[in-house]
Amino acid sequence: MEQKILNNETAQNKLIEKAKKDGVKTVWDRKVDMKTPCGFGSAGVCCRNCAMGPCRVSPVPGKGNDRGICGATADVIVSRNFARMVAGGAAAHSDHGRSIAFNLYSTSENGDLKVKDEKKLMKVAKRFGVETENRDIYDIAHDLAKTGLQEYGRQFGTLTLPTAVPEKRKEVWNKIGIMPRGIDRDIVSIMHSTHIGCAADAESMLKIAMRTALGDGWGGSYTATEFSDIMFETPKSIATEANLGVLEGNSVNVVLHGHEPTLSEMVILASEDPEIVELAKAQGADGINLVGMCCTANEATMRHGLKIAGNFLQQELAVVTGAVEAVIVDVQCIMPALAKLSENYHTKFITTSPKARIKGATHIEMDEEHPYESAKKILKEAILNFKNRDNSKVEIPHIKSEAVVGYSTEGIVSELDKVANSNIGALGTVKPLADCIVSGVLRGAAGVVGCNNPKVKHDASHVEMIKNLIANDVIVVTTGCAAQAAAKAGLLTKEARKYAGAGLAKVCELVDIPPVLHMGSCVDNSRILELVGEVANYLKLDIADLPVVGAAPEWMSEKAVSIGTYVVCSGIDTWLGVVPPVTGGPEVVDILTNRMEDMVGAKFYIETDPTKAAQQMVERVEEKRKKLGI
Ligand code: SF4
Ligand code: MSK
Repeated sequence: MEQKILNNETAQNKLIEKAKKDGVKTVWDRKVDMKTPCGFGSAGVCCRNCAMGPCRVSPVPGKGNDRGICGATADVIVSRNFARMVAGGAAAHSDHGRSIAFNLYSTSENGDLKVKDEKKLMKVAKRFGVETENRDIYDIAHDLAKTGLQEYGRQFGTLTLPTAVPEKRKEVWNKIGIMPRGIDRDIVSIMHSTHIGCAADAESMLKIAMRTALGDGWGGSYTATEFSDIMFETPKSIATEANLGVLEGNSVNVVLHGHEPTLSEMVILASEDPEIVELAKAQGADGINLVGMCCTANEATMRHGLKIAGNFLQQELAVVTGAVEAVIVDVQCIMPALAKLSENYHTKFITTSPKARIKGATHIEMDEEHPYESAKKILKEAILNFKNRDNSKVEIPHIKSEAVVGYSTEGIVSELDKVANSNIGALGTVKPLADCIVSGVLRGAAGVVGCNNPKVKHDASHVEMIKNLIANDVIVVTTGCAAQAAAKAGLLTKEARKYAGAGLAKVCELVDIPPVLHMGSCVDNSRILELVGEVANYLKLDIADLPVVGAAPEWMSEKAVSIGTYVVCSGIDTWLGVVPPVTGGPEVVDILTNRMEDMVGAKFYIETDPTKAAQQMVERVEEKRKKLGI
């Protein structure tokens, strides 16, 4: 494994060198050009919420201005800025969920989008109270889509929560007034309360943010996952490969990048269309090589074994190989830099969503009515670009790792059913997992999730933290760019069990799973919530009682702030490896890293050293075990 990590770095360095030779800049160059980040921004004490400002107050109490022109203190400004990050993240996730709900509404027997997983349709329809008896599955799907969409604009009552939320958790949320109401309504609440002249109390501001984040995790993101599974199937474990070495020399290389699964599903289908296959051959290519980037890769690899070209910080490097005919994107985590970069190569940079048009890109909008035809049109653009490839500019690093991906909650339960549940009469339950934790064979579980950030050595914190956790018999579940870092480092293989402690290695051997389970994209953190909630319910405990921890060692996006907040509010202590812009607000820091424990039974930890963070996580797991007497 050490070799693979080294090779990954070498591949990276080679392409960074090539970029220099080619005279193009990457994210790392721009990071250097940016010089030292603004101290006020880093501390979160800059406010431009009204035109009396912008105001920046001193992050050091007693030094300089301690109030903005309206009188807002550092804590007021920092808490409002933090809340706005949560609103941005929750909006992105939940609007992704909304698109998926509209897709579900447009499914039909003979249409491009179909119901592929009837079992999941029935399960989700039941939880939303949609009638299923003697009904056509498409009538059920359409009613479910409409019911799901109503959760966004719900004005009365509270969100329809999944059954995985333990009763005790609901009591906690009700007690402190953070029970989520309507998904959009709670996002709007933040925008209203952060307006000039509204919330000026850090604790109440952060509670509003906590409620909004919960609506993301257990609402918008949760239904994004459920409805995607209904249309495109609930993932089961499947083999794939990861890293830039998945690009091929004489194929039409197409990188699918972004987040929502609909575009990639349509492109995958269209790539098998005889007309498209013939067109590729006619251009002299061996075939079409579809690969994924960021969370689109996670969605498609879980369901089709689509090869993973890389994670967030590798999107530019894919283009720098000179071997990519098209980068096709929808929404989120797409660097605008790709437009200018592509001009230096033959790569077509194709945007497809009106929500993420990028100047300099070719825009081919995904036709909601005929997505398959749009996918074919986009693929044709890529194929016809093959002839423009300049072989003298091509350098594909031949580095890739094998990986097993696609562990949905249902997938994990079905793996358990195969080997353990039938013997103990527990089919379809998480009993063996709960038993392993209670007996101590597994000391606990950790979710390692989130992005890459050029402030951190690419992938290094993810890999280091995961290795430390599994060595201590803590099973790791992972999503997003963290999952891809693990894949590239060879940690998503069954062989990686040799790096696990004795207990975890034994469990992996018995159940035939890797010690690190790939659970999907950023919205699929909902799968982690579901699994943890099911284990808590099985043991008649609250999530906060379980020896379970979370981490985002290389986070960068607002979505990650929303995720971290809903994970903590769900009762899971969470380690951040990049310091959030809150240090200028002492009360905000105290709430996030201390008082939240009294409010929701968990809190944030900030630790930039992944080894130290992993140690602290293991200690916390052991503390929780002690408290439970297990
Ligand atoms: Fe300044 Fe207050 Fe306006 Fe913010 S809201 S810019 S602190 S006056
Ligand atoms: S893609 S949000 S960089 S995980 Fe979901 Fe990766 Fe973070 Fe985007």
